[in-house]
Amino acid sequence: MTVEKDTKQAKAKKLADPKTCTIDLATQEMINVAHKLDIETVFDRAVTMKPCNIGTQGTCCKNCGMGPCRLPLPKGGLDGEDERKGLCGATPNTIAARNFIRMIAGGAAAHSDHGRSVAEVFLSAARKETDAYKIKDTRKLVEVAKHLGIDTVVEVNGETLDRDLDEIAVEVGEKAMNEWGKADGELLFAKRAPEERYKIWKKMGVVPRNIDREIVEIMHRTHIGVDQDYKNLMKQGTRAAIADGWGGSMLATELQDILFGTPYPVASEANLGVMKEDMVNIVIHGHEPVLSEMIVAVAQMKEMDDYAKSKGAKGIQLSGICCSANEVLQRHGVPLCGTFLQQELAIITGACDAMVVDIQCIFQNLANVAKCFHTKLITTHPIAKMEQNNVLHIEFDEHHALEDAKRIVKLAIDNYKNRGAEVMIPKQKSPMIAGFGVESIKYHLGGTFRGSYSTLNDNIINGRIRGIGGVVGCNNARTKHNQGHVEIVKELIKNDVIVLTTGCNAIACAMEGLLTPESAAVFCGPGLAEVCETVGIPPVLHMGSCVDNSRILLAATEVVKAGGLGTDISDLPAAGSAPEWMSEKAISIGHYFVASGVYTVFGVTLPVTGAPVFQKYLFEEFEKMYGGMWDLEIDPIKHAHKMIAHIDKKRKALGIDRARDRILVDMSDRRDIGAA
Ligand code: BF8
Repeated sequence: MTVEKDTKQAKAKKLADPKTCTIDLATQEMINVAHKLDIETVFDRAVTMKPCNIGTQGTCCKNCGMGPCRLPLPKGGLDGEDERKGLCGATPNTIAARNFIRMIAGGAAAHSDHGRSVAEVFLSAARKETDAYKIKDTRKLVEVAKHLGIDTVVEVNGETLDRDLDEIAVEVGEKAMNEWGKADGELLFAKRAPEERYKIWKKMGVVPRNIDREIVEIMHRTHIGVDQDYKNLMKQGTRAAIADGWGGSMLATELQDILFGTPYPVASEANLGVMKEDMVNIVIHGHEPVLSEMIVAVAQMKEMDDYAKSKGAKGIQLSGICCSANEVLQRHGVPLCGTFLQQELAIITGACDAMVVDIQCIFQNLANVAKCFHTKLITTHPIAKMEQNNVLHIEFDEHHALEDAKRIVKLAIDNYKNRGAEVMIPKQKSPMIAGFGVESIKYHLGGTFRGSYSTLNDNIINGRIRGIGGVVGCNNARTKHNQGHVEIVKELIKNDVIVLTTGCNAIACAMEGLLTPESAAVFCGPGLAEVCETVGIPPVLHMGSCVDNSRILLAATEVVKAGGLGTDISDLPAAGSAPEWMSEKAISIGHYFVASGVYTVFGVTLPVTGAPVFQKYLFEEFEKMYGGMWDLEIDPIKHAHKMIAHIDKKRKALGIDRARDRILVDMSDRRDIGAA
């Protein structure tokens, strides 16, 4: 009995091998520290718990109490007709499609509810109900107002005058809020897409009506006994995904930019080594910048710095995990502490005096890890609490935002003295540049007065830049941390594909030193290296957080508008990728990229493989309808080359498959042309 018990315990103690679970040295080092301290992390749990094979294939249905109905592919593959069905008769296609669009609903809801919170704070600020927030970017306010159909000028005595900015701001807030639940009409930002794209959506009947409705309708259609046609289910999935990318996410990005400032290139650093032993470390983790903006403001106050010094620290070091990190990085240069999979490790350094979390991508296990240290784990959002009793909940409210932020920062400072003897901060950190977006790319390519995407288009046409890769998304403990991200991006830039990045891919690339202009000479093909050197940009452009994937959609639209590369996003030599995805948000993003005309490849796995007919629909037939389609490729190099092959296919269709320089016509040439 004792032997059996011992064996069981030995089995439960199976630990992750740091070298096989991450390419990052700081992460390897911290996993070793965790093992020494007998603290379990996600890496260990991924070794001890295998994923469910049926769920992985997308063919487990638990939408009613007669199930779960499990329909895995037969071991030897399908032989003859596919006769698998659930108790109600649902086919693998119906089940996989239902599950897939429920993931879209989850992802779209997360992004869009984030957007709604920002819109609420925006409206409060516009109505002057709070002192903490003020409109920072009035130029963007006016531009966004136009897209929402709001007048930006007024006629006074026959004269056209600029309308009062405060009035415009209130109307922008109200109109934006309406986008979540209006009774009539369609999503206003749908018309920001190239005209050809909008026409395709119209023809396919997928222009969103309002953001919330599309998500609710997915939940209805996937209830037992409603929509049982995978094509019709995907139609709704497409409509909800567009409502995310061109709606909830885009509103979040735009309103955040107006409120907190549109990002412009900023220097910073990335990886756990940004934490400082002799300073108060506050780690911001989550997604909504409404609170983290306040924490940044408060941490920079002299009174707080003095208070930290009075407690024996040299000052306050802020850093971030996940997309809150990307938000405060792109606007303030706050360094990145790490990716999604490094969140537990930040606490295990023993130097994290407070970790402040809001919503999304936050491990519940943080509370268990925090119990082993002095770290204060603080939840701040009414919809995201934790059951463990060591977690502090300080609910954030925009009406007393500064007070809330001060309370949190003070708590962290007071906690500095409680650190244990063992502080272990890995030394690894890399320099980086972040803060690219539609506006800053335009500025970089042409300056304040002549900013335009034509320079980019010219370099794509002449072949120095082969194409554009949007590489985004999470880490996933089922695959080697950061390996897919880094290998795919390196292979793309080696082949002259410029990369636009967001989310945890951006953090992974930063940790690898790919977000510096200098990296172009080391990693890029000659064409892209030349462009980066001339313009002074990195070959991998950090475009922000995951809601900021909307920046990639708008940048692609600008490329279309600049001319010479077709009339729609689907004409562009471009491809999307999420090498290590794991969240429902990633599925929603993947699908709005596909619905916007982009070939999109995911790594790790995709929960559609158990329904081959449905998979073919997404991977092949979608291209005929939308110009974009899904793909799955686990091998990073093959993954990058599938993207490159698609880029080459598009170059050929545009007639730019052979590198050529634009011929500059001088005056004598003109005379010759005139004489001919
Ligand atoms: O929204 S990339 S792990 S942090 S879900 Fe989460 Fe994925 Fe990171 Fe940001 Ni996006």
